[in-house]
Amino acid sequence: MKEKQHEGLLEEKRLFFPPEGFCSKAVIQNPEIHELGQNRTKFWDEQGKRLDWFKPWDTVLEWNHPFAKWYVGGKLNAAYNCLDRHLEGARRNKAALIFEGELGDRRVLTYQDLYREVAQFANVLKSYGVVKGDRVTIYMPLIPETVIAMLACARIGAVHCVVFGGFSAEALKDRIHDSRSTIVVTADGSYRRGNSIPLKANVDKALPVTCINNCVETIIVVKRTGQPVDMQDERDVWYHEVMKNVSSVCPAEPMDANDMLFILYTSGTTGKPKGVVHSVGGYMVGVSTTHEWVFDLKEEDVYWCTADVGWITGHSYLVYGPLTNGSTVVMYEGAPDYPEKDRYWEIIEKYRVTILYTAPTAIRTFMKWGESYPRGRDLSSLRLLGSVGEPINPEAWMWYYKYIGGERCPIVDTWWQTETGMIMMAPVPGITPLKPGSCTIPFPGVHIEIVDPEGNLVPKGEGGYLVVREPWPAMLKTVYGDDKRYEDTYWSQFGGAYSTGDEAKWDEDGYFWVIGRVDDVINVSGHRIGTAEVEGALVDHPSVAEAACVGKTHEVKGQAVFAFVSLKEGIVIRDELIDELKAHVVLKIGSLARPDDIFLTAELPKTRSGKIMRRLLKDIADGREMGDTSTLADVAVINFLKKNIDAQK
Ligand code: 6R9
Repeated sequence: MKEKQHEGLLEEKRLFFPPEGFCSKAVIQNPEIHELGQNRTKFWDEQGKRLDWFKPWDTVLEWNHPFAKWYVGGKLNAAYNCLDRHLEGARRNKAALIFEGELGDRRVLTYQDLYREVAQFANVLKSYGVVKGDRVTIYMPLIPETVIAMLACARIGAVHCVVFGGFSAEALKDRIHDSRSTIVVTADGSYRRGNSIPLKANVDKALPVTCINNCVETIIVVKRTGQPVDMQDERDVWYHEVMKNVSSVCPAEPMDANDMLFILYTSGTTGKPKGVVHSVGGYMVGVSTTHEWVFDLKEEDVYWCTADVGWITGHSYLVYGPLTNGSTVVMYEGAPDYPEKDRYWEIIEKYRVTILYTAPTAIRTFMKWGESYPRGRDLSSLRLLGSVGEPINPEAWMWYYKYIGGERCPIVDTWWQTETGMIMMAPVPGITPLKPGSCTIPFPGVHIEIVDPEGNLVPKGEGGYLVVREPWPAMLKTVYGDDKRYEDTYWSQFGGAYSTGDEAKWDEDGYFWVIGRVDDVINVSGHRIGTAEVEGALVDHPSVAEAACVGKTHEVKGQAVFAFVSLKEGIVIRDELIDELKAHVVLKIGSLARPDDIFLTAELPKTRSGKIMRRLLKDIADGREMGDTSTLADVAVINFLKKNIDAQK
């Protein structure tokens, strides 16, 4: 446990209450809502009714540890809930998506527009042979067609696997392969700070030249940047061409509540990313309830979630939660500093955004740039702010509160994971007083605890492992194709509770303070990167014998990758080698995993049984006193590293 670093947190005693006018209009004003949530099945049974079902469920939960079935017997369709059901009344012509491109182009799609395009694209997918249960990989920029493709899959019961556009061709290859997708939806390229990233070329690189089995038969390419691409006859088609004259009549497939909705890959403690599987019914109930209550959603809100759809936040709170709830969603394609450092504030001013949901790493970046950027814009439309992805430090919280929220907007710090599918801990803003740096308390109907290694509850005021004690509706169904890995990774420790991989403390008021990961996962700018993945990429380089990576504390990114590398016998150290190794990681995974530091060493510190002691490497990377070194095989190795790295600082 990283005691020393974080012991200051529990001393944070400031309490913030939402303004009076906020509480009296809040969606949830009943202070007993958390108590009502304690009768979990009744609570979630009640919330199930917020969706439109083709057939109601018979049993709200069947729990066969660790496999849960929610809303058993129920039939519904996620795209129908996001679109069709809004078409009857006033929402038909309401803006569903307000898209702002990086270059300043703009597109507004009403619910009717989105419905039509989704139905058409669903027919396109069908015409290429996609049927219920098939997997479709989506490798796209943050543009409306990405949402259209996701919902089109959901409409016909196909399973989408969105791969973040920042992942490299190699990473994409693994994900296409693991999901056995036969169709890929992509774009020619994606804009980033005025440059373009070649998405289609990456797809080409990811696919084998000759097809053996389960290979991709069709690539549908959206024209975004207009950059040249190779289109292979028979296999590659343009989105705008295949969408021509396609019927917009496509009935939504009635799905079993426990059928798969999507797979999303995330980093774990081993080298191979896990395909987290979410199912239709429980996921949709979970994201709809939390989106409405945590963001205090009103009909007239203009809601902006800055996450990319390549991450779970994009899935749950840019697409499924907000659209199910019929909200107006702002979607911005590009970088926060393009063309100027006030781009976010310009967007808020332009569209009169009322709710902003972003990440601590972005907030810390804005802090660094200074408050003159937000001050230069009219942010008075904002009424609620959200944070997600990593712990928000009290300084960043206060800055966000003061300079973005004008001291009138509650901040909802939302703790959750790819696996949990929905927000698990956050304030319900009309009733929960806020403490800067704490995600406050579990959402109603969610049972979270902090336990010791044996799974016993730790007393208030203390810390331990964060676990979820009871099943919740949006919980992952399994790891794709690997029930055993699902069971072993998540449910085998801590007396059978769900293990989050996080460490946390709770205070005397029962407020939770999440500290960070306790497993071998590094959280860089809110993105999860497995140490094993980066190490695998380094070892793949012909000069490298062995590698160990740790997360080094970073002012803006939260953590940065610090790699210790030993070279193979006879390899001569060249000046360019470090850059070459960094480039190799980018090639294998993507630029999000690029190590900030690589330190070459003859040997890595190991225990007598041969395990690399990452804990000590982390102490060194952070410039801290080293912890216990008594189990090391050779203490000289670590002393050498410490001396040399301290000397570089
Ligand atoms: C939604 C998302 C999950 C990990 C999680 C934790 C960290 C997310 C947080 C937070 C502290 C918050 N995390 N939100 N830590 N406070 N509000 O980010 O999912 O990409 O799977 O990451 O992120 O460590 O375990 P995912």
